[in-house]
Order: sequence, then C-alpha cells, then structure tokens
Amino acid sequence: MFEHIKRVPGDPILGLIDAFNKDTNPNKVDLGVGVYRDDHGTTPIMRAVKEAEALLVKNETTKAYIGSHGDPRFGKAVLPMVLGDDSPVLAANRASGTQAPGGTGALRLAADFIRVHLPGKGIWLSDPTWPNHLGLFEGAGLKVGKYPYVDAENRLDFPAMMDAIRQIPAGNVVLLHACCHNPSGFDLSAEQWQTVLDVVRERDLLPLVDFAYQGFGDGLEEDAYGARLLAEQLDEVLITSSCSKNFGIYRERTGCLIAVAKDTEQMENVRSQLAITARENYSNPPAHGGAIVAEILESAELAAMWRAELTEMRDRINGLRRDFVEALQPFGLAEKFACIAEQRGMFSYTGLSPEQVETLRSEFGIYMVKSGRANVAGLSRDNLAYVAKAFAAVSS
Ligand code: PLP
Ligand code: TYF
Repeated sequence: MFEHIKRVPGDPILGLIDAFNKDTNPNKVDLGVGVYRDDHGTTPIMRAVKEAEALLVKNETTKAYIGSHGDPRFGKAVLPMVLGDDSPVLAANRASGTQAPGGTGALRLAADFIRVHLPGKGIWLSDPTWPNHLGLFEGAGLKVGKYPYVDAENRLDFPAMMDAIRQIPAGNVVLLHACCHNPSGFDLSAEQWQTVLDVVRERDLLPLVDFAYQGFGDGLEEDAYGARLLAEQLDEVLITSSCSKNFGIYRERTGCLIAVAKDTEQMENVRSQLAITARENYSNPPAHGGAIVAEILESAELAAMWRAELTEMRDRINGLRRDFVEALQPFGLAEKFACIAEQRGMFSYTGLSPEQVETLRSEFGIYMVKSGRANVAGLSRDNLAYVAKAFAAVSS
C-alpha cells in the first residue's frame, strides 16, 4: 500500500534549526527560523505569561471541552486587541472570533471556509510570502495566484502589486500581511493601505489579512492600522490573528479567525458555519494558550506587564536594525543594506543571493533562509560586529 510513497525534504526553514544545532562552529549565529530571541540568543517565556500560568494552575476547575469557537473569554479579549477597544465593527456586533490552533490553524479554517462557501474562488498571495501559505491553501483545494511584492532591487514594488491586484477577478480572495511582512519586512504605509482599500472595494475582492506579528512592528495599535481600516470600511473581511509571537507562546498553538460580516445576522450565519469547519478539522482548539491570553488581557496589571515586555522586544529588534546598518558603515555597506533599518518585524530581506547565504553558513556559521531572509532578532550585542564583517566578506 505504501510502496509508491516517496520521501520528501522537510520544511527548509524548520530544517535550519537542526542544521544550526549540529554545527560545532563556536561563533555560529542563528538568523533562521522566526522566533524572537533575547540578547543571549534564547527565547524566554514572558513574565506575564508565567504569572498567568500560575494563576491558571491555581484557579482552573475543569478540562472539559471548550467548544468549537474556543474559550469565549479568549474571543472577548482578542477581538478588541485586533480591531481596537472602541472599534465601530465591535460596536455594530459584526465580528466573530473563532479560536484556532495557532495562526496556521486560523488560516486553514479560512481556507476551508472559502472552499466550501465561496466555491470556485481562488486566493492571491504576495510573491514572496511565508512558504507555508502556498501548501496550506493548495492543500485546502484552493487555486492560488500571486501578486508581486518585492522588486529586483529589493524594494517594495507597490505599483506592481496594485497592478496585479487590479487584475484579480471579482469575488476572489487576496491575502495581505497586516504588518511585519514575512519574509521581506516591507510594510505598507497608511496611504498605501488606503489604495488597497479602494482597489479591493472597486474590484469586489475579499481580503484575508494575516496578522501574525501584532506589536512587533511599530506598536500594537500602529500595526493594526491596515486590518482595522479594511474591517471598518468593508462589509466583509477575514483576519487571522496569531498569539504565537506577541505572547511568545509558539508551541501552545493559539490563534483566532476573525470573520467580519455586513451585519450581526450575516456574522452569526458565518459563525455557525465556522463551528462546523472547526469541528470537522479538530473539534475543539487547544485551551491552554487561549486561557493564558485571556488571563493576561483581562487583568490590567498583567496586561500592562505584557505590553511593556512586548515593547522591550520590539525596541530591541528595531534597535538592532539601526545598529547593524551602523556596523556595516566601516565596510562602506551602510547604504547597500539601509533597507534593514527601514523594514519592520522579525525579518529582513537582505538582498543576499542563495550563494552568499550558503557562504555565510559554510564559512561563518551564520544561518539564514536561502531567499536571503534574516531573523534580525538573532543578532545581539555580541555577534553584531561578527555578522557585519561576514556580510562584508560575502559582499566584496
Ligand atoms: N502567518 C505568517 C506570516 C507567519 O510568519 C506565521 C509564523 O509562523 C504564521 C502565519 C503562523 O503562526 P502560528 O505559529 O501562530 O501558526
Ligand atoms: O517564517 C518563520 O520562520 C516562522 C516560523 O513551516 C515557521 O513563521 C516557519 C516555517 C513553518 C512554520 C513556522
């Protein structure tokens, strides 16, 4: 029965974890997989999360099923985080939250929902995008299209992006990264989001906003600008929110599919269908991560602690971006890599070629994704000068 099954290579990004761990180079630097790192290169548990978990252990009374939409406390806490405390969408009661196993689980829910309820419709992804988008949407049976995002000079190519989006047939879905674009780090300005809104409206497209890094770009509120604009101005929007990065609870698998509809009636209809989609996939989402998030956001004290920790992480990354460009100055490379200080979130498209990435790995023990994507959080005070020197060596 299984004779015909061929072995395939693993995920190239997750594969970097193994390769890095096996490398014996004492100077090795991990700029690969997208997890936050502190100055010691570790991915710590946030203090607010630890405190919330202590409370949960003490106060949790049951492990019974939480239901297909997840913990109602989680939904109540996450919707205002994403849409805004005084969101007109929430005031109009036209947004529904379904807790999901991570942002990935939320994306899969969205994909299944689109296949079943918008039959024949496809989804258009930015080129480049998070590689898992492609497999996930194709795996769900959707036709996948692409729109350009980065040009040959490693800059955001907004005109080409919009030209392509204008060609998408009405009724189809366009995936947009809310902030901290993975892999490029190039985000849209307020003015550019307005253009996206105009075109989406004119072309009658359904936006699916993937929001995996809220708080990692310019701030919790600032990063939500585009998602909120679309949700407030359009009748229908899907948003997939991930708590993996901003709460540092990657392995707890915590995310939310937010469905915004024209009115309460349509929202409730969609919501009832999403319960079926969730039930047929995994029945109920894992509870622990959602409970942590609810515990934090419901407590003024824990929420303030969490916001301060998130700000510290964001400031560290943005500081490293500036420091790294400065460290490249003596090599005459500050201008060439100036984009690193302008990009936002964990990732930077450096513009390095696959060959240069390979040399960084074989000669310097510096691990990056082949596309030239670097996880800026993997830089630190200790390795910054070493990495700058290595960049200079492969750039000459
Ligand atoms: N979307 C993007 C753009 C991502 O980079 C990630 C990262 O893993 C995800 C979604 C999925 O996040 P999660 O780990 O919550 O499934
Ligand atoms: O892009 C990244 O590095 C993160 C983590 O299949 C990730 O989004 C990478 C690959 C994958 C799942 C998560």
